[in-house]
Amino acid sequence: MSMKRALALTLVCFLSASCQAQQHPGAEEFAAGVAEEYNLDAQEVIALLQEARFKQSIVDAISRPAEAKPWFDYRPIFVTRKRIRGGVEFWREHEALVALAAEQFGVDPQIIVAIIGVETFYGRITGGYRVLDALATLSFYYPDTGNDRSDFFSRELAQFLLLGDEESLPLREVSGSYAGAMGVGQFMPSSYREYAVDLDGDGRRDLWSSMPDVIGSVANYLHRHGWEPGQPVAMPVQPAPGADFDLVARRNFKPQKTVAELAAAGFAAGDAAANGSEPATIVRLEEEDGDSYWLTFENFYVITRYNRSPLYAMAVFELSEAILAGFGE
Ligand SMILES: [Ca+2]
Repeated sequence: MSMKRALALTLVCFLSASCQAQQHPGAEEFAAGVAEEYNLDAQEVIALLQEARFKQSIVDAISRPAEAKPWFDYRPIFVTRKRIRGGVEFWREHEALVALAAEQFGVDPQIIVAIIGVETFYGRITGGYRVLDALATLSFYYPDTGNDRSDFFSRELAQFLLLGDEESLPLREVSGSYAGAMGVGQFMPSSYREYAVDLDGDGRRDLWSSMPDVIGSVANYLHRHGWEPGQPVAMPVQPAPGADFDLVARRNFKPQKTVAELAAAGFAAGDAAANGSEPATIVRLEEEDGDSYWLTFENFYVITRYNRSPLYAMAVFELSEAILAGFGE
């Protein structure tokens, strides 16, 4: 390299924010790993990662997720009149598509609409971070929150790289959430590769501007995780005196008991629709004036496959019910 060129490069780096933090800790090891595992070109991966920018705002966002709020503060973010009305409008606008996807994948239509509503307000807010920056920041600079998820984000970063060729994604430009979730349905790269569908049949899975692909992909995601159409999601339950509160689920919302067993343990569903042999679990939510308890079913668990927070699943469920009511009017 000539002296002049070296000097020019140094100057560009000095002046440009994009040149800061080029050498990410662990980036070379990561590149070697994906080169071996996925047969990618290590030098190309390193070159791409050198363009990834560390973002303090991403570290800050992952350190204080909305899901850390109590339910009574979380619910008003997502279950609003505006979002309910937006859901009814979205459903009416895409009625044939939603019906097609619901039928084809065996998923209740209001849940598809509600997920898109909670994720991106029906496609209006799909995230302003470069996915490359988000995934590199969370892979190489994961904050000390007591729950190190950097390995998860490294795997997602590798999956993202694969999407470059597979879906012709411009990896340097794609934008998404601070966690690297993409498109109207906010799919992480691994979910994009595994669950996205090309419903409009143009040969690409476009999760931004093809509403058939977006709606079909959300429906397929729920279907592949075990959605049971027409089955309940959650029902309120009033614990009896002496109820066994050890049965309240904390991290895993996969039903472990039957409705009848939970009733015997003090959580009897007031809802006559509850089927005694149905698998269920108990979820507790923090209300302003105490706790509420819910009998939740397999479908509730499926929503937590989209986002593992029970607050998320309950917000999607409540929004879906309100949208369904509005749609039927
Ligand atoms: Ca397509």
